[in-house]
Amino acid sequence: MARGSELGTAVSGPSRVAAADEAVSLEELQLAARNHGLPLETLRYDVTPTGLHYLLTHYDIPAIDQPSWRLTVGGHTERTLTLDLATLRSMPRRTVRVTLECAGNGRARLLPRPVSQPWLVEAVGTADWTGTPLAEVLDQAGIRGGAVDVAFTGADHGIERGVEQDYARGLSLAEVLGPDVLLVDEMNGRPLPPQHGAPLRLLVPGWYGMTQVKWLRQITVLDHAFDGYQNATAYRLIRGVEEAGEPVTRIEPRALMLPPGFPDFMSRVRVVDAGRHQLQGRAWSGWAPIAGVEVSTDSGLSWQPAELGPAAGRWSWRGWTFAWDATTPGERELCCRAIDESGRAQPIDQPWNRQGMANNMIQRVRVVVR
Ligand SMILES: Nc1nc2c(c(=O)[nH]1)N[C@H]1C(S)=C(S)[C@@H](COP(=O)(O)O)O[C@H]1N2
Ligand SMILES: [Mo]
Repeated sequence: MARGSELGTAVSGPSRVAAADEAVSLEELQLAARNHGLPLETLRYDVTPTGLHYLLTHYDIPAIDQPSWRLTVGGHTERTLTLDLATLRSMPRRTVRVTLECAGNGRARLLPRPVSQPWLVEAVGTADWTGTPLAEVLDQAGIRGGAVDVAFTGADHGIERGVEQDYARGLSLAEVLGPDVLLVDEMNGRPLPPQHGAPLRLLVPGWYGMTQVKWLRQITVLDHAFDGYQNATAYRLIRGVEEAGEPVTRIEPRALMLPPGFPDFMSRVRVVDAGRHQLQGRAWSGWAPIAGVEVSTDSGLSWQPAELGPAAGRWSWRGWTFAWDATTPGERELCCRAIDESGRAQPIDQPWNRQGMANNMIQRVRVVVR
């Protein structure tokens, strides 16, 4: 692996936290323009229309010649497999509705701000993903005794904080054998589009987005822990530069609301008429099913229960509604928060860490009642 230092100062150095008065930079804007979020009003759809699903790509969308593309499966296995798409598609298939969320969602609101892709709250989307259970493929390869982790490598290549790499993530063997862990080649009943990992991506429901390796080209069973960059350096819950920290894993609970009324173009502040409004939104957690959603419509954060809609499978977000009587004109702040059946909830104060990971602070929506 080449070190970025050989490439001069034009490539990124260590991760950075913005100074107290440092505005979002053109570099952050450059990332934000490539990696778009979900327009919050489209939380109205049970399944996010494909082009509206959030996107996060560290490097470039790679050029892949689909006819000659192959997936190799090997390492600590009885045999090495080389599979084309037709072979994968001839294996048993499942469709699972899954809500994906980027681990950095919410990062741009943290103080001080971790300098990276500057998400507010919109790095989320839900799709019907279709593919072959990974366990079937690993079974064909034959996992040898003493296997510990499985590494998943994409076809995309870049430099990150000075380290040149193919995007790769590792997971423990126990974690990847579940029936809903899939190698998917279809999204919402159509072939995966290039930006979402065509021709094949890994899908591990309940885990944050970094686990869902796109443009998958290699699966390697390891007899030791995977120590690649995206596990060992990135995606850690750290407060100081020198800390190793805990790894980022499953999605913390979050509720979001469709912003009510209509927006002001620049500020996005909402305008609503006085009267009764049906607030609606979605809530999800990768740890356990959603147990409840609460809404506050005053600045004192007095929480009232929202009504949950029908559950749409373990890995999909759940709809909720709340009747809000907007009686007196003036400025309001609407907030919502989710709690899951494991007791995990959303904090009111920011859960700060250096990379801005897994921070699920409550959403606040500014509204003017007229
Ligand atoms: N090969 C590869 N896979 C990847 C990434 C990447 O940069 N390269 N980004 C990851 C991250 S950080 C996220 S949040 C999800 C985003 O998936 P989406 O773009 O399909 O929404 O893909 C993950 N898989
Ligand atoms: Mo992400």
